[in-house]
Amino acid sequence: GSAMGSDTVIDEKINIPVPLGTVFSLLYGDDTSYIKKIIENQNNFNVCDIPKFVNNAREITYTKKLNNSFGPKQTKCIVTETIEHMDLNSFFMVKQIVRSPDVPYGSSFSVHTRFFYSWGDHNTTNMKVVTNVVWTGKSMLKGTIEKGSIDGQRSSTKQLVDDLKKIISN
Ligand code: HC3
Repeated sequence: GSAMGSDTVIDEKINIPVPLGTVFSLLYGDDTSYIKKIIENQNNFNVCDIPKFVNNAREITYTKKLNNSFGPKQTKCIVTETIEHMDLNSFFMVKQIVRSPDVPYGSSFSVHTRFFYSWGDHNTTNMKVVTNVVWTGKSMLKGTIEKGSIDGQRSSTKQLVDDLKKIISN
């Protein structure tokens, strides 16, 4: 790919054993206690009070603990989430953009993820996650940052689904 633009992608499909509307209210509904706990469970602290969506958008901030052999031990993360499509009869879609200003080149890239949720078989929900790293400047650590971002998104998605399944079974 080019020096700018987006050229690293994860594309995953996951099934969650509850109906679409249940997933929506747990992750994006007005009761934000679930999503707050899920975020705290992903090696994050200082999670803000999660705001409700206004005009289909909300911003969440937290500090993430990092575990790299070099670089900072933590970074602030600024997350904007936008509900881009909402139809509980068929599917809904949320776009997430995460900035992490405290890592090297933190102002030159952001991590963009689209979460698609649609009806699966037998009253379940299918989740599809597509992530890419978008560059607005040059970086000598492009490979390291892209790997860290993609691995991080992959493990936080896995954690999110595990947490959802636990919440559901209780
Ligand atoms: C900070 C991070 C990139 C961003 C990753 C995000 C915030 C992306 C969105 C996900 O929903 C959650 C998530 C998980 C992990 C975060 C990554 C961890 C490490 C990576 C750095 C850019 C890695 C490079 C740091 C270094 C070595 C240059 O100092």
